[in-house]
Amino acid sequence: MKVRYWILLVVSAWLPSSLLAQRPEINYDESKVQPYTLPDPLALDSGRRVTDKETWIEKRRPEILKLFETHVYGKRPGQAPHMSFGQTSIDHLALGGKATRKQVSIYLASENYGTKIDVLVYVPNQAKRPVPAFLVLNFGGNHSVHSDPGIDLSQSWMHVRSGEAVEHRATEKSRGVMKHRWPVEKIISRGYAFTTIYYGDVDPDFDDGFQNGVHPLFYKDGHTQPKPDEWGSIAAWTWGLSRTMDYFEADGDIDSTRVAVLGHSRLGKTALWAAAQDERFAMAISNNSGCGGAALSRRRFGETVEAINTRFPHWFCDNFNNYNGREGELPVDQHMLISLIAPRPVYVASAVEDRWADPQGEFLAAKHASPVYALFGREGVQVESQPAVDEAVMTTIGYHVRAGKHDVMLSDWERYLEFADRHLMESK
Ligand code: GTR
Repeated sequence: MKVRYWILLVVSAWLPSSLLAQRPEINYDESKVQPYTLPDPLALDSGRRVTDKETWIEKRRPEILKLFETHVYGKRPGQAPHMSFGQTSIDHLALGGKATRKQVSIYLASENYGTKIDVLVYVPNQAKRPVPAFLVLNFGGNHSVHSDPGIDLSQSWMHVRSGEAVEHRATEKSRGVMKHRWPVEKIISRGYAFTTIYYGDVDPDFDDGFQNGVHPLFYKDGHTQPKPDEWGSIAAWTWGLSRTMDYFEADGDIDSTRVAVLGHSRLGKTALWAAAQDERFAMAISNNSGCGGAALSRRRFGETVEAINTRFPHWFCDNFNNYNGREGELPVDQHMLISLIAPRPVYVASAVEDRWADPQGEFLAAKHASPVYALFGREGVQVESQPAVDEAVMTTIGYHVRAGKHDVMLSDWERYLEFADRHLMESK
């Protein structure tokens, strides 16, 4: 089975999404979306309706959480057996004196040994501490987010983005390569800390049968890989985010009650599932997260459950394969993932040219999560159809579809900062 996966992975990872998209089963035509019925977030398993927030919190929310754990992402464990934090550097005059840069390692096995997550933290020097923060998962190592020469080069081995595992240590050349995505100075100037971890520190992004990363820390009773309802890589990345939150709770510069978790694409899927499980996150931002993230699976527009499970067999739990080509049988859909974040603010962002991620499906999931927000007296998406390109709607749920491609752009950040100002700043 593993060999077959590898062949599939190597061949399909090599195919660009545009080529995959030409396969007949991938639909990009809105008029060909087949009618579907979404499961109702407010209908309890017993059939009874949820009409108050108490029943949501005590009964329905746990039911939905369990369904996502069992059928989609897999159950994740609690804390690491031996966790400790170690600050490896501090510079009070980083970014031309505007910020304090701290680098901290979260040791998961024992200090200076084994798996660790390196956290990069910039705290604004001008703001009153503790400050609210953005926690961002990055694709290229912490040193890829900014050209600041003080950031340690990642010590993890970098994977090749297409999914093929090649041992490759970070070099000076990769410093700042993703900096267009992360306007750190702007975020700092608005009074937020910018913090980030590299997802490969938690679990390298390729299918190795879960032999590296954090999974092996938890194998018991002769198990050598997760069971069909246990964590895949997305769930592992969310676990890393929660461990980072554990660290923030111990860091006096950061207000751990005001942390927005943000991710792009596969890491946008991760940000939503992280906030759904861990209510300490005060806000979630999903940038172009698509299938298995904000987009409704039942629309089968762009990437489908089968397409994602075939190309990335390690992202979800094994049970998710049962729904390949059978989205209508899923006991959940992605509007219910967003509803798990209620009443906390959540922002879903799409890009017009990112049809693989189904922008319309992302909008509809945000819209159909709104009845759960209403239970808390919070406004969700009030408009009936997707707002015009580059226009945002913002209540407790934010949404925009911007012009352009699959990426995180400055114009996305302008919206995120405005949204965070409303929800994380104004009351303080
Ligand atoms: C694509 C994948 C998407 C999205 C994206 C990314 O190839 O099909 O679901 O996650 O990768 O993470 O960049």
